[in-house]
Order: sequence, then C-alpha cells, then structure tokens
Amino acid sequence: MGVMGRVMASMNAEGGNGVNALRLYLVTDPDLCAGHGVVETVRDAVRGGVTIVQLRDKMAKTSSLVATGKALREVLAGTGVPLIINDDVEAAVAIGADGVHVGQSDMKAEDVRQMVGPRMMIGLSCESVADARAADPEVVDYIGVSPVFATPTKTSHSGAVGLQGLRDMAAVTRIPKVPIGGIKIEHLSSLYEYGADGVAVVSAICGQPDVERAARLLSDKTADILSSMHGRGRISKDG
Ligand code: TZP
Ligand code: MG
Repeated sequence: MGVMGRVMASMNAEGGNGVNALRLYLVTDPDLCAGHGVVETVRDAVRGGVTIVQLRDKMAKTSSLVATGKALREVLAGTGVPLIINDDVEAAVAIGADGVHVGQSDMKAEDVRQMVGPRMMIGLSCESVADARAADPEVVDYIGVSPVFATPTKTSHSGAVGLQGLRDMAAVTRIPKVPIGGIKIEHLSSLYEYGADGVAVVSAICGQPDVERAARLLSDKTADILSSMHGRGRISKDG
C-alpha cells in the first residue's frame, strides 16, 4: 500500500481523538466479563487505553444487546472510543453505535452498508486470503483476521491463519487489518511486523484480575511498537 492508501485507510478507522482507532481493540465476552460486568470492564479498559470496543454476545436478544449497548455508549461518550456491535444491525442502529461487525456467514457487508448508510464503520471477519481479497474497500472499514492463533475463546472456525496468513491477507487488500484470536502481549510486535494495523483481544482483558492494568500494559506496548515502526518507516513503505 502506498502512503495515500494507508492515510485514507487510517482516516476511515480514526476515532475522534485523532489516534488510530484500531490500535487496541477490545471485544467483550459475556462469560469472561461476568464477574466484573461488561460495562465496568469497558470503563476500566478504556481508562487503560483501549481505542475501540466491540459488544459481542452471540446469545443475547436484540433488546438485551440494545440495553447493554446504550449503557456502553454512555460510558464511551466523550472518550473518542468507537462502539461496534457484533452481528446485529438492528441493535447497532437502535444504540446509535459507531459500527457493526459481521462474519462471513452473517449478513453481507454490502447489505449492511445499504442499511446503515455511509457513516457507520463496518468490520468484516476474514478467515482466508480469498475472504480478504473479496472484501470491498469501498464498503468495509477494517478486516478481522480470524483467528490468527488458536484460542479457547472461540472454537467455531476452520483453523488459525498464523502470522504468515496475516501477511498473505495484508498482501491482497488495502483494508486495515486487525488480527484476533489467542493474542497476548508477547505477540504484539510480530503481529504489527506481519501487517496488522491494530490488534483485537478478548481474554487478555476480559476477566483479568485488574482490567485497567491489563489494558494499559497492552496499550503502552502497541503505542511503543507503532512509534518505533513509524521511526523505521514501515508505515510508509509496506506493500
Ligand atoms: N473471533 C475470532 S477469535 C475470537 C473471536 C471473537 C476470540 C478471541 O478471543 P481471545 O480470548 O482474545 O483469544
Ligand atoms: Mg458474526
């Protein structure tokens, strides 16, 4: 990708705070967050530095997603941290969320775009190079590279793509890429080296004994990596 491509891509994904909104992406899990609560987990994680939040609850009815989503919108108000809703477009619209995230077997991204209009972010999970190649940069704001590593948090998938899979997907699309699955702090620099534009985590934050501290350690690390990569020029020369 050339400089303009990346600049445009990061503008798509930029939060109101002027920071790349995809840098540290928290995806909530109702079971892992059960002890501390989804809303409290998000509040603490944002204090720790997460830059974007997805409300994900595959079992919830639309009405319950809307209730949680509205509470999250209040927590996020004024922070510049976008709120994305997994799968449920109706809930995302009712919440007034900043975006929707869909998988390959959910509603098509093009149909979501028709429903939500030009302003909402759309994220699309991609599990292969073919998925990444098929994603339309005019429609999709970021790709979830899924899963990058094996994880007990989500087992319904065809296999981890690994670092090389991330690199192969990065080679075929200019859409910003956010790997997810089994990501821990020690993976962050390799993930960025292999083409990530951000990283998404569930269990590295949800259910941690000190959510804010867990988020801060990850956030500081991603910020360090990105500033050293900018210094070395990866941001302007890759692709
Ligand atoms: N999609 C692909 S892997 C995954 C999702 C939602 C779960 C990632 O969870 P963790 O705990 O960060 O491995
Ligand atoms: Mg889905």
